[in-house]
Amino acid sequence: MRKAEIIRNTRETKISLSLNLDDSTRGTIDTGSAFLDHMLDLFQVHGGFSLNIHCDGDRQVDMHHSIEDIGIVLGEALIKCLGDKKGIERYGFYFVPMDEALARVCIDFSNRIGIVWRVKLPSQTVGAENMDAHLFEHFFKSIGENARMNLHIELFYGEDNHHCLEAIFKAFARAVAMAVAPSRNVLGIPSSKGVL
Ligand SMILES: [Mn+2]
Repeated sequence: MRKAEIIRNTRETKISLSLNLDDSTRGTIDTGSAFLDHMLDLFQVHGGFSLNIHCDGDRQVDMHHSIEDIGIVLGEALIKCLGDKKGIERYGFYFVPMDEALARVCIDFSNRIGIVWRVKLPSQTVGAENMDAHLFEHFFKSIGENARMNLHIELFYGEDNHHCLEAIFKAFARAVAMAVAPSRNVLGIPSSKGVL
C-alpha cells in the first residue's frame, strides 16, 4: 500500500493528513472551510484514494494560510506515497465537464516543477464562507511545487464558480489516478534517465 501520514505545525496552521493511494475508503476531511472539504472529498472519491485531513488554521485572518499549507502537505504526501516511482504511468490527463464548465488537467510526476494555471474564474468568491477564489491558484501551486510535478490546469469556459472548481478538482483527481496507476508499457522507473 502506498500511503503517507504527515503532521505539520506552524504558528499559522496545525495540519494532520493521511493519504493512501491504494485504498478508496472515504476519509474524513475537516479543513475549516466546508467548500474546500467538498473539493477535497471530490479529490479522494474521483481519484479512488483515501484522504484524511484535519486543519486547525488561523481562519480569523482568512483561509489563505490554511489552503496554502494543506496544498504543501498534500503535495508532500503524494511524493512520499510514490517513492522512487517504479512501475507507475508517470503521466496523467483528464477532461471533466461539469454542466456548463469544462476543465482539463495534465500532469507529469517528473521531479521538475512547472505549474501552468490558465484559469479565469467567473467570480471572485466561492462557497458559504465567501472564500477568495484566487486562493485555489495558490493551492494547486503548493501541491505542484511540493509534489515536484509538472502540472497544467486549464479552464476552457464556465459560468458558475462552484462548477468550474468542481470540474478542476475532478480532472485533477482523475489525472493523478492515471499517473500513479501501474504502467502497462514501462517496466521499472518510467524515465530513460533511470531516475525521476
Ligand atoms: Mn458540488
